[in-house]
Amino acid sequence: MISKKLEKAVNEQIQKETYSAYLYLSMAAYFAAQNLDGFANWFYVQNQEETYHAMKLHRYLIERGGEVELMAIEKPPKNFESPLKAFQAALEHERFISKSIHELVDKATEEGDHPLVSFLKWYVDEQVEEEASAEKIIAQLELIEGYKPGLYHLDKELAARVYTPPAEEEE
Ligand code: OFO
Repeated sequence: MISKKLEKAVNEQIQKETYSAYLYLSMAAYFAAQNLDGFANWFYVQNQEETYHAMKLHRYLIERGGEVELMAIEKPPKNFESPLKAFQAALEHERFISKSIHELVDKATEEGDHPLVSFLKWYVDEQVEEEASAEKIIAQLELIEGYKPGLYHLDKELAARVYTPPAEEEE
């Protein structure tokens, strides 16, 4: 059974992942309003991924005999100034999430909760990917530097992203 202290920390992480989903939903709406449907699609997929991140923790906490306590979700911003600024904000947020996951691993390690440390490894690896994909799009947007045909082309490319639920490990 998970300790009360770690139960609280996991609930806080669930809140952060849910906020990530909410933030990316707001970014998707920002792009959709500008008819940049490919960028919007990328963030709608990101929203689904974040919901999965929150749900994976939610199910795990229950499995460990912990109590899920849903917390209030802050209102996300709705104006991001430019596609580049939006992706920079997304990257900054992902770095914050990575730090939060690492702190959670540290807390689980301090308590000797090996199952939680092992479970969180998936999130540690996922964060490397999350940061890398935002960094790549930022680099592409910097190359384009407001050149509209480039933006149009990138939008078409991002339209191809589809949400693929990760294969769940065997029960
Ligand atoms: Fe974007 O990885 Fe979860 O929050």
